[in-house]
Amino acid sequence: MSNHEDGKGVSRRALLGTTAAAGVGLAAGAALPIDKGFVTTAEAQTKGQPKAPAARPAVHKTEVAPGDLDEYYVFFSSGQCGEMRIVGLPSMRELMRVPVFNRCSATGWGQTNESLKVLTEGLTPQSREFLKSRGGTYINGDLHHPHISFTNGTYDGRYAFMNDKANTRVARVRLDVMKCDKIIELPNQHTVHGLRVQKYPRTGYVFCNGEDGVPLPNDGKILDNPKEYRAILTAVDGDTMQVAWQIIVDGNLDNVDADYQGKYAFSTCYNSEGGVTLAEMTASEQDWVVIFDLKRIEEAVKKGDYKKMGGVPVLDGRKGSPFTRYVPVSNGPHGMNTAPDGIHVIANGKLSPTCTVFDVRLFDDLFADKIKPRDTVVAEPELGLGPLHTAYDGKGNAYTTLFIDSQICKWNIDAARRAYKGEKVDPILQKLDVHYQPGHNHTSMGQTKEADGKWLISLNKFSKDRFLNVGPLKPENDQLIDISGDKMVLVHDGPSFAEPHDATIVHRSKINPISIWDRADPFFADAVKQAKADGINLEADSKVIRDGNKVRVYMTSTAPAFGLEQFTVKQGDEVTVYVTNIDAVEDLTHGFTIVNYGVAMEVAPQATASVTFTADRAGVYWYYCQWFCHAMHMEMKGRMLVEPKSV
Ligand code: CUK
Ligand code: CUA
Repeated sequence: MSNHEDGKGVSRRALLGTTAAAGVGLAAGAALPIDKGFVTTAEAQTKGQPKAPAARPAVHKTEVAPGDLDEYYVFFSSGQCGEMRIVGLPSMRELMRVPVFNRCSATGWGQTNESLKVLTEGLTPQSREFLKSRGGTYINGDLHHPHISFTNGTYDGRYAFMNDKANTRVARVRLDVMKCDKIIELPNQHTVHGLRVQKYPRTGYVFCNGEDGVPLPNDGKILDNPKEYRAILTAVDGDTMQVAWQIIVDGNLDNVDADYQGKYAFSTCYNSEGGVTLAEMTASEQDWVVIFDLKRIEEAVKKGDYKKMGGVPVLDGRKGSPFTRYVPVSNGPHGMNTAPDGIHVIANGKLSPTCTVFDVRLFDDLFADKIKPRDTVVAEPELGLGPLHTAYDGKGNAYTTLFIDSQICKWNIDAARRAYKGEKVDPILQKLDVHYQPGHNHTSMGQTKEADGKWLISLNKFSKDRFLNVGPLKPENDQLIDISGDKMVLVHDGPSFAEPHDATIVHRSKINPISIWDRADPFFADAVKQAKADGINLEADSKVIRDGNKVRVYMTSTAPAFGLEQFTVKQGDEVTVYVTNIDAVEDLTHGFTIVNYGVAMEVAPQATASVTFTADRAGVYWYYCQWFCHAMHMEMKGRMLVEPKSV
């Protein structure tokens, strides 16, 4: 065992080998004796494969030596790819892709009954109708902002919430299994851009900024009359994934954040002009930040003081409403970021070289009309061209991306406050070149009370010459910056495919995923229910049930065999195949693909997955396991025989 030791206790490989080998006895035993000269994948991990060299000491802070684990999870959005990605930090290695709004060829997301339920159950009735002839659900998404659920001002590891700007949806990913379990489409609203969650006392609300204005209802009666267009902020209940309430605002909502007191949410707004062309949208010198008083809104909802539209409560929060306050800021603000001190909130200027700093403690007085909107502003430093987003180190410093200057500007909040009062002090501490055109940036734990000031990533929209040329479409460049010292130091370039806008850096101690599904998991509860009705024990039985022209095919999978080596259906049957992976070995995932039927899905250890299709082609169709699971993975297959209607 000594060659498994790496000086830090038993290595992962050794541990994996032990657990896996224990499981293999049960999983593969009868089907494939090891003495035939074959070894299982799990066996190979301990016997046949080269051992990893003992981890050598990392030569650089960012290096995670072979066999070692990253300190942080980074939950990346993927923009128009529509998935969520998980990256390790500081290695910046991509660990996983979690399909959400997109289709996934590997996992069958968008094809399995379990995923289709998630993708369709939250659609509005209007979209359900619209999508009927389009496969039942949207096939694209534009995922900008993944945010982790909070309890008491820090991450609690339950969920990640995220938006779909393209089709006005909000999704939730369960962090115990890293699968999306809920998607809802927001009624009334048109696009959802900014998304953040309530930090205190817990999540709670998921705040969803409606960016574009449209007529309410948007049914074609009003068309080219922009005065009648309305933008909306939605609060979704993160536990039930239902709309709690909506509120109509003036201007287009861009980004949103919430305080650490549980009292307010606030959004940047552009297009206060209510224009519909670029010239109109940028005509005036000023836009605003709109602040939402959550208590007042909740009271109004409780009293029934709202209009019901699209099945949800809608309040009017336009100028003059008791629910909102509008604070003028320079034209076109973008990012909205609450500092870990629980006091400061920053609106990033975008078209203005400044950031506007608010003190949330002044918002009570603002809503009590004791002070004017601009009295809540405590600093407005000029930082450089194109400030988009700001991150924090928990030591009083802010890091703002300058899109046009291609820089990160590090500055001190307190110094900016003093300068705003007239003191001769420069809040800017350092400017660091990044490559190129940064959008969001993020610090380790920096969006919580537990900001630790160690790492910053800059999500740069352009990479230009930083990587091997891959043609006209270039990757983006996510750069890692060490901020633990006085100076920011750029330490790593990380290419990424379209288009991570946003990322959330979470210490690994906050996230505890499981490795093997719980057979009682609600994710496949429908399959369990149907099996029960058919008298099937999913974990043991492989059987075909005919129910008119509906055929339900149940089979187990255990390396390297499916429970059924063949099954027969009739052309035109509606076939549902349920595959249950009865291997209980960590990482031993199977798949199920039917050749020339466009059917494929992932079945992880102890999971059940199902897929429904019409057997409209007669003939012999091999099905196979498309997840490399065993030395005889190639042989893990069977035949679907489809009898022709008339011979
Ligand atoms: S937005 Cu993309 S850079 Cu959608 Cu968060 Cu600012
Ligand atoms: Cu099972 Cu490959």
